[in-house]
Amino acid sequence: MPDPDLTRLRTESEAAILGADAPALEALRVGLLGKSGQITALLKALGIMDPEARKARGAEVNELKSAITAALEARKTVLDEAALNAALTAERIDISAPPRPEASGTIHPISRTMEEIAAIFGAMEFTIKDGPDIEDDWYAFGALNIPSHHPARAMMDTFYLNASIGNRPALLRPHTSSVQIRTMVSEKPPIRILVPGRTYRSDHDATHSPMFHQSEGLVIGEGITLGHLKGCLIDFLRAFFDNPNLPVRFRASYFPFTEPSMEVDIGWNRKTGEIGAGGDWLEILGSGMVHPNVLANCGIDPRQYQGFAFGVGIERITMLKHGIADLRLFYESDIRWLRHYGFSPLAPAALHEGI
Ligand code: 2NL
Repeated sequence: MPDPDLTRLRTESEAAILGADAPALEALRVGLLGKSGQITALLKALGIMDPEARKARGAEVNELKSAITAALEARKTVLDEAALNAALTAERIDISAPPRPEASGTIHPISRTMEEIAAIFGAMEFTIKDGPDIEDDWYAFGALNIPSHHPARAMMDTFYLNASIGNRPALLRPHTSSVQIRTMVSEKPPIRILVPGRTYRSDHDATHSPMFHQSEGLVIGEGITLGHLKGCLIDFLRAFFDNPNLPVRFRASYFPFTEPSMEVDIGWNRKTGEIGAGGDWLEILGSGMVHPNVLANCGIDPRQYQGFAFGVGIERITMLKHGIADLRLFYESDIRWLRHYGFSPLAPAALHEGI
């Protein structure tokens, strides 16, 4: 004879399960099968029965447990499916909605100019080099044929460190030429390198910052002439200022490390600031044929090899190209200025393609 109490428990539980929502179903599961649940209690009671009675009763209680477990699982499946369908309907994604703008950084104009210069000289098969910001005075001055009484060597102009490298004074490099010296010392010609980097001079006003950027270039080979220098720099300036007709002028000058030395000017309009038009000249680069003493200092025979070198101030040509008025703005990290003058990482450079 089946126990009418078990039959009632089963009928009532199954009815309750069929009508339960998710929290009610969980409450039912705990009340029936949990640690102190009704069916758990019935199973525990089997333990104190004698074996004969336990056999019949055990079968009946276990069947009840399986039926209830199955009912709970079936209801849970129904509820889960309904919840998923409700979520799919409610949370439908509108793929036509405009995307929310995402905050992104910009490329600093200084970085941008250095990348553009590297791209132009890269196309002319120059290799990009870098080297230490802290140098000794041989790499910074001695090797460059800069005499010991030269004003560039004075404390006023150069940051000397309270240290030495070997027995030479250590300093913050005032130009990137020291990297070219290192290259000439360690590599054999032909050499064709571009050296962009930070440089330091003890000077601070509207047109000078104690830290600034330079790109220098060096070409060494057999039979390199002033003609190569001129062609190379004219191509560079026309590409950088995106103007194939940019007027370029070479004017005799003096640097201790080049002979002859030439300052390079581009055409502009002094009144409007427009580059490439108007009858005025603007100094933009320093250049020259590498002085024989410099080649010899680096172990290169000046009778066999010749070369040219040039240096350009990154801040200056960036200000000219983009109409930036004050050098100090580059280093203030003003977010409004950076948004205005910064470049999108995806924006292509506007470079004249005549190279
Ligand atoms: C300027 C002048 C110049 C160089 C830099 C150079 C480097 C070596 C040998 C010879 Cl290792 N020359 N560099 C040459 C001429 C001019 O820069 O006014 N820069 C803004």
